[in-house]
Amino acid sequence: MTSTVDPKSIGQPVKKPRRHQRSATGYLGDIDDKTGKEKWPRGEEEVWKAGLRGIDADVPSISKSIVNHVQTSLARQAYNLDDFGAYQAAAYSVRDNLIINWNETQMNYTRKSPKRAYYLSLEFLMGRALDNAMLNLGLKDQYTASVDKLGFNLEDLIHQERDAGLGNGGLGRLAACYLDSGASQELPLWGYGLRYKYGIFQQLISPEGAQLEAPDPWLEHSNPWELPRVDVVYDVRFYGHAERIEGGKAVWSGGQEVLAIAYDVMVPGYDTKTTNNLRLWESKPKRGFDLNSFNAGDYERAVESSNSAAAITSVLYPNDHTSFGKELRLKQQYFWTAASLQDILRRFKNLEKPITELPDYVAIQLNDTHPTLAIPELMRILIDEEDLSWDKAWQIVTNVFFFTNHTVLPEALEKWPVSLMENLLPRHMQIIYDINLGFLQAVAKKFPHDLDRLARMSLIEEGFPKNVRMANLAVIGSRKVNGVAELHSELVRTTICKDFVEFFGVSKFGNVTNGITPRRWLDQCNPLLSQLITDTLKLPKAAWLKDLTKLQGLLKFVDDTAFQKKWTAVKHSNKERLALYIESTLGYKINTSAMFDVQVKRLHEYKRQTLNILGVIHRYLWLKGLTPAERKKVNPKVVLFAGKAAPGYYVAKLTIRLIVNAARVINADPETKEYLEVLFLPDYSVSLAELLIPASDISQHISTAGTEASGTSNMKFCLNGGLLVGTVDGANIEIAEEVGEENVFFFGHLTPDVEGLRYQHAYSPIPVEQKSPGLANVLNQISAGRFGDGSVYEPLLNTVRQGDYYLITDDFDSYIQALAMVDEAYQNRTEWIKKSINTSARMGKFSSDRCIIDYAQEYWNIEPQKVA
Ligand code: 26W
Repeated sequence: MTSTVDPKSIGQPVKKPRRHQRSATGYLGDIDDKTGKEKWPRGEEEVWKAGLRGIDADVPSISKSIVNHVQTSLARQAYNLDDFGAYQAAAYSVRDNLIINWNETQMNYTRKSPKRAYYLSLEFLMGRALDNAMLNLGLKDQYTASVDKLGFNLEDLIHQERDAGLGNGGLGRLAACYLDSGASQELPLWGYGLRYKYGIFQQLISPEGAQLEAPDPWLEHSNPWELPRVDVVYDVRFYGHAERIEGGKAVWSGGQEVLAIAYDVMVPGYDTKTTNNLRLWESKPKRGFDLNSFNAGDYERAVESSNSAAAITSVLYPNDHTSFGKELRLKQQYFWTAASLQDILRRFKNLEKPITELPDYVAIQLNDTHPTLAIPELMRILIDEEDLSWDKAWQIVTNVFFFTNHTVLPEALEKWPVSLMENLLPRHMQIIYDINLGFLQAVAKKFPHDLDRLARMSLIEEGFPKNVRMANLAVIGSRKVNGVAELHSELVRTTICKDFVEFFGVSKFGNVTNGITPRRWLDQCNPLLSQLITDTLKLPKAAWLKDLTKLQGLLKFVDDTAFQKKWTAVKHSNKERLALYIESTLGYKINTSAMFDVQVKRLHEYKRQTLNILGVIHRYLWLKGLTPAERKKVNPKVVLFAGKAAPGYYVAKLTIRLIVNAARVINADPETKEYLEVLFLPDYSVSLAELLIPASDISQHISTAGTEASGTSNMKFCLNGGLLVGTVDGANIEIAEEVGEENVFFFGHLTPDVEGLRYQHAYSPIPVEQKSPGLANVLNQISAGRFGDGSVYEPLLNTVRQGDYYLITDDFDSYIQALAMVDEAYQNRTEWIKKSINTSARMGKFSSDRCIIDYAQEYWNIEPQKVA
């Protein structure tokens, strides 16, 4: 039900929305019920039409538009305009273009009523918007010139923008890439998420080298990229009582009601008018003040009620892969799914179709289990509000939802205590029990006398406390389930979903290997390479950016020395760009003729940044043991790390501390400095990734086999001509298949070995000294205080010495060998460049356009809708 913030409207009859249709002139008009023809909705048509205009995209018009925004939107003038003001004015000017395209796109959808898809994600890691919008609109050159004429430099303005950091890592950035591809492929795809007041925390490094977290007040200076929709408001209820009544229905009442308010973020497609929508919800108290408390003089309590509603969307949870059970997080999940479903159903109802046709018009993608409450919520709406029978409702639900799993790590599979759920969402808990009953009966029928199976498949995990297993609910309630790389999808089928495959059949469980948008991850972040590719392929830029397999055309030039030279020059210039950034932020000058070796991603034991830093220390100790003459033959290397650790993840934070302190010692050593430098770049973000990735020669993707579902930065590095050192895991495997195994550096044990090795660690451990003397020496040097007080690192080192769950001792020697092969390959620079060109040229498969087309055709059944 739509409600409105205007208290005057309470109790007023709700007007039925008028039916609209788009006229031949492109404007939205009413249909005259008698003639069936369009009639102008209000006022004088000519006056309206004179005011409605397209936007002129020539340089003088753009300059004019920017100046106009300085004057009016910002109320500022040329004489006191700084870079930030100029950025804002440019942003408003670009936004005008987006709004017009957005309006046309949405009108087109309304007119054609196609089936639509909705991507529900608790995270959208969008990064900056200005550069992306200009490139997608094809207006960057014009804006560069216009801004120049106004006495500013466009690149400086672009850097004024704060990242929209509404995500943790891979899952959130994938959602952002998918929105870009959805719009670029002209698909009717909207995103739904939360408008966190504070995004992912800002990471600071203390003098001791420890991670500190500061809030990210990204909305501090208004955000030009969002449109508040004060008229799109829904009620969301929490707590209260659910009373069952006749016909399987229930009445849920009482408790707390909060408002969800929509903010729209425009998502421009590349080289198309299609501009889709990302709708983010903000929570607000239903009544600004609880007047009863206020009248009774309890001012504090009155304010408290408004505070608690606002708290729901105040901050992004900074955990990835761990920790749930927090009531506020569950509140976020329900708030967001309830508001999104109301919005989706309101739009569907405008079509005036029977509710049973919902799956013909709506597909909803669940990005991991975070939005799984949408399943019982849609059941509740269909049964309690739409009067459908249980079976009809279930039929609809299981045809609307699709579920993507993004990790098989057991500690990352969401579970919520039944007691928490019962209290916060009493009606949903009833529905979950009812789903479970029917489901387990069906399982028992297919597999009689198999109680263990029933216990494993149940939505409820018995124990203290009892938990609801969200992944089981998502699997049961969805039309299809998919993993995010071939190996991962196979692991989903054979481990966490084994029983479900046996029950539903294997065809319900698919794979869509992740992808990345080449617009942001090549054209935008690496303009020099983009230009070189365009010049070389002799194709319009849009041709290869929209069909990335066209990069294969570069293969013809692999042996062309002139082309190799240009390719090398681009890489070098990207290294210089990064070095400049490092010097200006950290005051440290790196050697740009060295090989750049990069590992950037969330800090997690399974991603094994520890393996990397232990390898770096091993290299340092080795260099120290060489004579100066021997050292001269060594390939100079700069090792770069970046990434955030969850604030409560002690071991991951210790890894950061070890990296920072090892770097201090190594970088200060005059004997080795020329050959090895190490840096931890604080506050990793989308924007920092855009600087780092194009500068890398080699990047590390070294997770314990079977733990990294896909990885997506591996694709970004390779697309930009960086080579990959990695384990046989996630999408690394498919990258090697595409670019050729001779072009990647694989090492380490394989997925099937992992279980046995872990068993060995637990029951008959072999001491590190015996397994890898080199590693033992590294650990001892750290303990002995070579990189600062060794006792600080003991808990981290003990994860390796004892238990070694992530198999660092097992993979260390083969890792060092792989790095030696990297060095050897780099010595022959021509061969290296060839590998680099080969790699980039064969990355076509990993465009997120391929993924989104796959989802559109094989999952959602939606079609492109061209805007005329
Ligand atoms: C409840 C805590 C929590 C929060 C986030 C558990 C799990 C998650 C995410 C599902 C973790 C995640 O981001 N997974 C990553 O998803 C990427 C996109 O598919 C993959 O490329 C990464 O391999 C995977 O780790």
